[in-house]
Amino acid sequence: MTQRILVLNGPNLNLLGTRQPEVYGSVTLEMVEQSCVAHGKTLGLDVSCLQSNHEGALIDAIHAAKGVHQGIVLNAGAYTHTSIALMDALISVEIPTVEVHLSNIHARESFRHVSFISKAAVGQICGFGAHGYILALEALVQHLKEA
Ligand code: CA2
Repeated sequence: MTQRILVLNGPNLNLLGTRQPEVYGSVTLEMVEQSCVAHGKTLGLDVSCLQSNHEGALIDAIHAAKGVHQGIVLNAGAYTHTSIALMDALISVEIPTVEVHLSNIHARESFRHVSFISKAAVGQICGFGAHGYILALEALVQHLKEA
């Protein structure tokens, strides 16, 4: 059966490819999403993508994924480091989630070393730029096989 995966991106990630390429790369969010859909197909996945700059909208998307999506790939942007509400939403829906960051958050400022998302995630991939999303899809497939 085809598994449905939600690729969810948080605040400011709509700016990808337009600023700070030395930190976040030069690939746009549209390119990231297209490559997730295309690579997802090769893995037998039906990938949907959503980006929001609003915490509540991200929470609504996580709630709506219950019963629809079998897995989530989440880059919560700066909400990673602040949002107990996003963590609670992920815990409540019990959907396997892989956390992604373009940059290596552990090699940056200390406030980026903390992730509330990690507490609710299967695992975290960071530091590999846009390729991290592809790695996350592959990790989810493997995780769902083992579940
Ligand atoms: O490395 C990541 O993927 C982050 O989640 C990106 C967040 C940052 O707050 C996290 O600590 C790590 C920031 C996203 C901002 O994205 C931009 C992209 C291009 C230009 C400006 C901002």
